[in-house]
Amino acid sequence: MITLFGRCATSVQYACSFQDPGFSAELDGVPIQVTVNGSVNTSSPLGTIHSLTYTAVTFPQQEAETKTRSVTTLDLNNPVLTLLGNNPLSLLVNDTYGDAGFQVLDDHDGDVSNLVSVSGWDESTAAADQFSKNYSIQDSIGNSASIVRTISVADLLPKPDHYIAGPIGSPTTFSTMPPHFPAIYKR
Ligand SMILES: [Ca+2]
Repeated sequence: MITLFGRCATSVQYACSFQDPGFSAELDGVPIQVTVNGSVNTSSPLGTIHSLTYTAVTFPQQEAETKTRSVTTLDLNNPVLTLLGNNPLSLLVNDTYGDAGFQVLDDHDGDVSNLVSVSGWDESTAAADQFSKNYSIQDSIGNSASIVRTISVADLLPKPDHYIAGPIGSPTTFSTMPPHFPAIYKR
């Protein structure tokens, strides 16, 4: 008589509301009222199995039918990893780099910034090039997130073939002028 919609054994994300997939009951085409017992506390520890019981009783026969659904609390979501500061970031040769940091929030573990692994560029600005720093995190279940910061280190002066000289004594216009370079450069 009772039909459960969705799976009889299902899961719900930690701290999210559980939506019952639904049910119906009928006998000989006549709908029957169903009573649901049990609840799903999604703030319970991961792996907790909640049981929902669906009971239908027919009248006047007083015959009852019961079905159950189990709902397990899980953590299925990746942490949310956000970089602070500029990305990409532009620097000059011999600039001092200070990492602006990051934020991590996980819907089960909370703030796990202390577990972020940082690798890649050694933060040396001795040479002009493009570098990357890699940030990665896993929550306690193994859901992961990663992000890359790109750092461009430029020479202080552009190379001679990077500018176009004007008449002697006049301002010079650069064809590929870095954003931090003075607007006018005199030879
Ligand atoms: Ca998580």
